[in-house]
Amino acid sequence: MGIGRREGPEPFEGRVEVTPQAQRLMVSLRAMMGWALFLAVCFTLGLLSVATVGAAGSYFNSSEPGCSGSDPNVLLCEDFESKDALGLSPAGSGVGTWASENADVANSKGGIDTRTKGWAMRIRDGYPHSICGGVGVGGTNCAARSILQGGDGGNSAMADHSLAPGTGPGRGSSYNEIYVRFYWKPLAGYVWNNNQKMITWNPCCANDGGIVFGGSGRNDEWETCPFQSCNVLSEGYLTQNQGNKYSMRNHVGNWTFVELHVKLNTPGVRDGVFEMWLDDCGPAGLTFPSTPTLRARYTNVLWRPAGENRLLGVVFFDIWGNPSDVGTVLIDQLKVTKVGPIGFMGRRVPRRLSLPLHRALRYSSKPQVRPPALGGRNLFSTASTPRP
Ligand SMILES: [Ca+2]
Repeated sequence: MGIGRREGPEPFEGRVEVTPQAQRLMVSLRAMMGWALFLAVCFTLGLLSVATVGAAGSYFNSSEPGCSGSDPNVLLCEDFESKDALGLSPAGSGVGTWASENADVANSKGGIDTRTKGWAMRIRDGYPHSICGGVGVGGTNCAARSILQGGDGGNSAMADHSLAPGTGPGRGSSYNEIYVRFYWKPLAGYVWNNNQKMITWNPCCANDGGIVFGGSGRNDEWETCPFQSCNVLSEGYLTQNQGNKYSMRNHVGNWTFVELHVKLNTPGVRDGVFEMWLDDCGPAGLTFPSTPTLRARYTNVLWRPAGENRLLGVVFFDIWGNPSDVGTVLIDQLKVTKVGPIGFMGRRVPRRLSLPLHRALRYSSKPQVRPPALGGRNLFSTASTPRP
């Protein structure tokens, strides 16, 4: 017997005489039922499509290669180029609106995933959070901007974001180990006050706030403070320890490549990892060495005490200090992965060579050739990774 096929006589067979009018009516009813089924399938697929785009869109807003959302090792990308769902008019010339609504407001109007691309914003004093007009790193148009004003917190732009894949509205996944790569530019006049923290390492999820595992970015040498060893036990900061100190103070006005590697310790055991790579990439971000330069490496970090079993779940640009630094910083081309290191961002290349450039650059044995001036064009390959 075939699947779905009934044994025995067809319904009503031999019992009802079907007139031509009834036959036409039945044909019409079948056609209507077919259309209804077709429309129901389309509607369902449409909803799924919207949901999928929404979920991917909150984590992968970047045209950088590898940031399409198809690589399960990539957890978050943001190039600060696109507006959020609010689509507000820029607050002024050259001002972007990549995330323009405070998290509490966004959550009251549908959630941060659909309103502000998954960013839980803490907008202080109405400062805009991105700036556009060929000011991004590597020839990109826009970058995030934070304005620090001293005092408690410094009224700077603050935001955190959960890590892919999403597990519900505003929710993300958690990991024992992540690599975080971005570019950082302090503008002229920047003042370091030795109390600043740029990134906090926390569990899921965005908008939860607080300090759980620690933070990085203190002073011009970007020292790191694991919460348990530094805040609780007062053992001091993790400083650059590779004999090649890099001070942001000497690179004002230039883009600094920043990559940070955090691997949580076994709770209560000093076996956590912290690594940091820093390099000067010039005022436009177009020059860089053949491989990133390691500035700090620790394999005995006490991020968390016994009993603290939570994992890394957000990237939190809390940019907080008391007193905070004073000045303006630009942030661009964020990429977060669970395997690494990530390396420098890709460059525009011929289609036949559209490899993941960061890998090619990282493992190339040849000296890095200074890239040609490209007149402000986006340097990322457009051949391999379309914008989601
Ligand atoms: Ca950018």
